[in-house]
Parts: sequence; structure tokens; C-alpha cells
Amino acid sequence: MQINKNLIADANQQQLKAHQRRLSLATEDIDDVETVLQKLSSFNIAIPSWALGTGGTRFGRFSGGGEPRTLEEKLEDVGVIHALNQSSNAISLHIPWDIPDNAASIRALASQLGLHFDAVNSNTFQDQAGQKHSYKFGSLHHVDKEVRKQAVAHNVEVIKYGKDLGSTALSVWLSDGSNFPGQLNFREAFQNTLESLQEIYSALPDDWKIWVEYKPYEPNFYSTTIGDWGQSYLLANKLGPKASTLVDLGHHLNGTNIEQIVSILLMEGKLAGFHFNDSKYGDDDLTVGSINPYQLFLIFNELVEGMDARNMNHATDIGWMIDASHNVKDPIEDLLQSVQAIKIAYTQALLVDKTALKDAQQDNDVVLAQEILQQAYRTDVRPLVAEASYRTGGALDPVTVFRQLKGRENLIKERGLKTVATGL
Ligand code: PSV
Ligand code: MN
Repeated sequence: MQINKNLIADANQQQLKAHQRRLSLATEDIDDVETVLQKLSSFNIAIPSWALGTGGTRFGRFSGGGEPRTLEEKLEDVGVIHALNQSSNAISLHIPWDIPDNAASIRALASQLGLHFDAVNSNTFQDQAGQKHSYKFGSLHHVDKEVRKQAVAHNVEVIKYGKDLGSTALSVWLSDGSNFPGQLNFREAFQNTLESLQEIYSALPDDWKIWVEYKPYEPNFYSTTIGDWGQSYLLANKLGPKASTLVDLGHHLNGTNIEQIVSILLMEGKLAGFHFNDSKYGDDDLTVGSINPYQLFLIFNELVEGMDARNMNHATDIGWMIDASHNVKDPIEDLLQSVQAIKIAYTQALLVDKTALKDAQQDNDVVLAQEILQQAYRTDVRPLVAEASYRTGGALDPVTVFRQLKGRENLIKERGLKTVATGL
């Protein structure tokens, strides 16, 4: 299914007057509205191919209707999201969930939809049919060299798929770890991981990067071999300039100060990118901004400050991606909500009075520093986000328009009620 641009324009027309009223109120106190709008318009967040179907837990999965059955249909769904918000111009593939059998035609379809391919993700956390060695006890860290070789070969194969599609980054998340004390020699597991990653690193094309994701627990519950940002950073440093750390917001223990982690990684030039989601307890994979939007804002505040300090391009110098799962929501609606939440937090961070904040910090004026941050956070920037979308041909209100256009009903008509997307 593809969304007709005229229908988006018609829907916008109905909301335009109210939008313009809200916009003029919202921009009254903002100095350089045009710069903010320009930055917002060029900001895009990649959609993971595995988030387009309904997720589940180990207790069950309640599939929705009209889920994409093929990679082509997943691309179409991202095309729908992008048509509505003009901020999701890339898709990130997980191999082997989404093997592009015919790279040329997949690339052609993507570019017809205005999309390109973000990082490709390898998968050595599940066994695939016909696989020689099992990953039950890990992959890149495995005690058996043959298992490590197989996992390295898989990553090299994923790079090849990515090359054919025009990707320029390999994203590696390992579930390698241990379930019980004594199961694993931590030092050897780390060394094995490093050696395996070095082999993968040497297979990277010149213009490629490798992003090393960390996670404290799950599926292993005693240790994870790349369990936190320190371990990932250590590996990235040992690997070299093409390697950096990927931060998935759900991969921290409760109370962790993620904004501080982000700030230091950015300062060191080792922040690869993000997997955005939200959580209350752990790796909950909830809609971005649904639980703790203030934390998201604080993260963006560090990002904007840190990127500006290094003269970076906000839109392209960091890999922005969602990594969420939707057990009870329509995946497309959920992803639209997530992208909106990210754009809201980004806009609020752009509005922080940096000079005043710096002065307050210099004066140890703690109260004023908080006031400055919260002034930006409490600004209703939704009209600016809507305006940026409108100006680039998207919908003023993407979720409402998706519903008005009967997006899901049409997908069900096209694909059927009982479809299940590949993925977790
Ligand atoms: C693991 O929890 C993770 O965050 C990794 O990024 C995986 O690739 C992704 O989720 C998909 O399951
Ligand atoms: Mn992730």
C-alpha cells in the first residue's frame, strides 16, 4: 500500500487553520524559528524492519492484521510512515530475518519510496535451520573456535548483503553471556569476542563502520559479555576508528544516567548511534517517550550540546534508529508516535538557552540551570514539529491521518487478517 500525497494534503487542509493558530502562539517567544524548522526537517529516524509486525513475549504473541509478509511489504510500511511524517527515510534490516534475495529490485523499490538502507544487523543470538554449530552458549565469545568462526562468517555475509543495498554500517548485538556463576571465564570470553570482532572489522569496506551494542542482561541472566557501555567502549577503542558504541535506551539498569553516558561517548567521538525506545523496568521496548519523556529530553540536550561542540551534523553524523516492539498497538501507529516523541525532544533541546545555561553552570546557580532546562522542556513544540512535517509534504498529524485514511483497514484488505511478520 502506498499513500496518495493528495490525500495527505486534503487532510492537512482540514487542520490548517487550527494549526496556524497554534503555530503562531508557539513561535512567539522563539528567536530563530526558521533554523529550528530547518533542522527538524532534515532530521530522520530509521525504522527497524523487525518492528513492523506485532511483537510478543515468551508468554504469547497476539498478531494484528495486515502485517507485512515480505521484505517488500516491510519497505512499503516504512514508505507509509515516511509519507506521513517525512522523517523516516531509512530502514534497518536484520539478517537473516530479512534476506534481500534480489538486492537490485529491493533497492529500486526503496528509492521509489524515498528510502535508503541504514545499518544492517547480524543475528547470532538464534540458531537458524541447517546451521552447523549452535549458539546456545554464545557466538563471538564461544569457547569453541569453530562456533566463533561460523559467527564471524555470518557477520561478513551480513556486510555483503548491506553493501549490495548501499548500507554503510554493521550493527552487532550479542546475547553472549552466562546464566550461572562459574559458567564462564569472563576474561577469556571478552578476549574471544575482541578477536572475533577484529576479524569482522578487517572485513569492513573502507567507508563502513561497526556499531557495538551493549545490554546488561537477557537472554542471559548472570552476565553479558558486552554488558555495558564501558565494555563496548573498550572493544570499540581496541578495534579502531571504524568502531563505536551503540546506545539502546532499554539496555540500562534502572536509574542509570544515560544522558551522562551519551555525553562522554560523544566527547570521545565514540557514539555510533541510538536504538530509541522507552521502558519502566528493563528492555521493555515501549514507545519512545511513553514513560519518561523528560529523560529523553535530557539525552537530546546532551546530544545537541555535544554535537555542536564537535561541529557535527545533527541529521547525519549519528545513527538514529528506533528499536521497539508493540505487543498491543498497531506497529505503524506506534512507530509514528515514537518518531513524533523523538522530534519533540529534539526540538525542545534545540530551544535550550545554551549561553544562559553555561553562565548558570559557571556561577553554580543550580536553581537557574534547572529553570533553563525546564523552560525548554515545558514548551509545547508540537506545532513546530507539525509545521516541519507539513512543509516537507508530510501530515500535520500523522497518526490521525493514518486513521482517517483507514491505513490498517486497507492493509488488512490487501494482506489478510492473519499474517505474521518475520522477526522476534
Ligand atoms: C536486543 O535486545 C536488541 O536491542 C538488539 O538491538 C537486537 O538486534 C534487537 O533488540 C532486535 O531484537
Ligand atoms: Mn537494540
